[in-house]
Amino acid sequence: MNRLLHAALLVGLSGVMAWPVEAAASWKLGVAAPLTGPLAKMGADIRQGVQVAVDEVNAAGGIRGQKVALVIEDDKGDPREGMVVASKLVQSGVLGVVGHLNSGISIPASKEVYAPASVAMVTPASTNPQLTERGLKNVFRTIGRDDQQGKDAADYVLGRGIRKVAVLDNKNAYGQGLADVFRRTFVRGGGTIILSDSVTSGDKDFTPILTRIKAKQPELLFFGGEYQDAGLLAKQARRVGIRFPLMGGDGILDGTFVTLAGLKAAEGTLATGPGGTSQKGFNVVYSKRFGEPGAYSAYSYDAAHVLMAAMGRAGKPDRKAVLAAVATTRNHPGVTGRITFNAKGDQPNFKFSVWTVADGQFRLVQ
Ligand code: ABU
Repeated sequence: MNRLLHAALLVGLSGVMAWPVEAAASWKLGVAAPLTGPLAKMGADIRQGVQVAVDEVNAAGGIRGQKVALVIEDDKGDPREGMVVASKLVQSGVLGVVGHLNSGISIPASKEVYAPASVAMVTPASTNPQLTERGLKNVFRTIGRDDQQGKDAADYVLGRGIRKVAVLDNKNAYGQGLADVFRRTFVRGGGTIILSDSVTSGDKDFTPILTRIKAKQPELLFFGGEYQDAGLLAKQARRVGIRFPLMGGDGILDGTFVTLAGLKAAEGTLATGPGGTSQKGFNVVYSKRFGEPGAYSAYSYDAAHVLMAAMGRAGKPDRKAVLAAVATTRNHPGVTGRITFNAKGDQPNFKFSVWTVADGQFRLVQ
C-alpha cells in the first residue's frame, strides 16, 4: 500500500487527520543560546546561523523526505536557566542541540541533562577545555579550546616584545579558564604579571581596579571574559587615563564591544578568536537575511549541518543512532573548513586568529 493511500485510510478510519508511521517520523533539532540578556547579540548569531542551515536542508527536501523542525530555547546566558531549557529541549524530543554559548552552561547541561538522554550537543562557542575532558560521548564543538586560545594569546603578546602585563578575569568558567592559561603561558615565556585579579561579571564600575592597574604601568591588560564586561572596562580604562591596549578572547570579538567601549577606547584592542574563515557564499546568504555574520554565525551553521548530516546517516529519528553518527563526523565540508571530531569531540586542527579594532571594527591581524 502506498503511503498516501495508507494516510487516507487512517484519516477515514479515525475521523481525524493522522499520518502513517513513516511520515510521523520527525527530525527535531534544538538550539539553545542567550537570546535575551547581555550576550543576546552572540546568541542571535547562533540562532540565525542554525536557521540558515535548517532552511537550506528543508528547501532541498529535508532529511529522507521529511522537514527538520527547529526548537529554539533562550538560556539567557544564565546557568540555572540553561539547565531548565536543556531539560525542555530533551522533553520536546530533539535529536541534537546546537549550543550553548556559555561554557558555564554547556559543561553542566551536557553532563546532567543531555548525556542521560543520549542527546548530542554541538557547541559553536563554548571553549573551556573541561567541556570535552570528562569522557562524555555526547559533547562536540565546532570551535577550538581555551588551552590553545590562551596560549596563542600569550605567545602573540610575548612575540610583540611585551613583558609586563596585568590580567583580569570575570570569574566565570570561560573568563577564568582563559585568563589562567594566558597567565601560565606568559610567565613560562619569560613575562611578568604585575597584577592579577578578578571582577564580577555585570558590575558597572571598574574604576577602582583600573586605577590600581594604571599605577602599576603594565604594557597590556589581558581580560578573560565577554564583551559586556570588556566594553565597560575599555571605556572606563580610557576615562582613568590608561593608554596601553586591552586584549581578550573570542568572547569580546563582536561589534557590541566597540559600541559599549566607544570608538576611541576600543581602538587598538586585541582579541583572539575564530579566524575569518567562513566561505563567501555563506556570508552572502547570511548577510541578506541577518546582516553581517558574528564570530559564531558560521560555526553555528556548521554545527547544525553536522547534526543534520548525522540524522541523515542515522536514517531514523533515534537519539542513540544520531549520537553515534555525529561521533563519526570526518571531513565534513563546513563553511569554516573541514570538520573532524576526535574521540573527545574536539576539532584538533582548529586554529585561532588574532584580531584588532581598527577604525571601529575588528580586523584580522594574523
Ligand atoms: N568562548 C567564549 C564565550 C563562550 C564561553 O566559552 O563561555
